[in-house]
Amino acid sequence: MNRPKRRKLMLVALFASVALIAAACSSSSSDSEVIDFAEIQSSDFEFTVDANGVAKMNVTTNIDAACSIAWGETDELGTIGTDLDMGGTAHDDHEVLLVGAVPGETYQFRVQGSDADGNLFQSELASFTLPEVPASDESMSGDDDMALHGDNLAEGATVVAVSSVFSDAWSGENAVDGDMSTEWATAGSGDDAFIEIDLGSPQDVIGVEFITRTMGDGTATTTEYTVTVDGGDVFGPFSAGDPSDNRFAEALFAGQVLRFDVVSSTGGNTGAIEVRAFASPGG
Ligand SMILES: [Ca+2]
Repeated sequence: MNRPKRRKLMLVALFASVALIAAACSSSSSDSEVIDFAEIQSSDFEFTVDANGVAKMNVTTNIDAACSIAWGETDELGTIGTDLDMGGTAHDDHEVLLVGAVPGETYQFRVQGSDADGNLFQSELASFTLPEVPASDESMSGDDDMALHGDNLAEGATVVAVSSVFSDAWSGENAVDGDMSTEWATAGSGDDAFIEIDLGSPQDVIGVEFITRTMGDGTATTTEYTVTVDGGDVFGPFSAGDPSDNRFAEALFAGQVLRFDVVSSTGGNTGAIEVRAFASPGG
């Protein structure tokens, strides 16, 4: 008889202590009042999707804070993303990756922040719709190039003269074969390097490119070149391109024999992967 009663008392005591802990928690959270995120927000929430389909939220704050975003398909949110650039320190320019968010879909979200004084900030529950995946930079620049110019008239042109060739394997023809893996290399022509090509017939050209070769030690890199048309008009100097940035240079002329002259370089066995002369789009 005595025993059950004691157990009951213990349960009451246990319940009381749980209630006490709960009360302690709720009182501490009510001490640190949650402040509207708008108080520290200094830019709109921006939701973006890059060409790889990676979604991000950006926002800036007028104080240093550590930020995170809770988001999900419903009001219950369920996914949390934290500042990419945390590094353990608070800052005012926040970028948060939205892992798993699908471009074009709409989600509910709330942004939270905390500052060095322990203040907590939270935005109202709101929704965002991610943009669709944009066309990749690569295909965009490809489209631009297509819009910018037509065919490369220099591909397959006859090489009339070159300043020098390092060997038969590095002939001038390598600069007009349309192949990015072959190069014309001079035997130390440096800034005096040139290549003269014949397009076969007079052509209307709207722009040129000189895709320089380069050595692992940095030599043989052409930085600037000119194009002389039929032994007369000189165009440029233009910045030479490389495989990652072809640096299309606009040059409008009609001509058949084009001489590409290196104007400045890092010296040595200069030359080109490709020299190009473009027709107009659709031309
Ligand atoms: Ca080539």
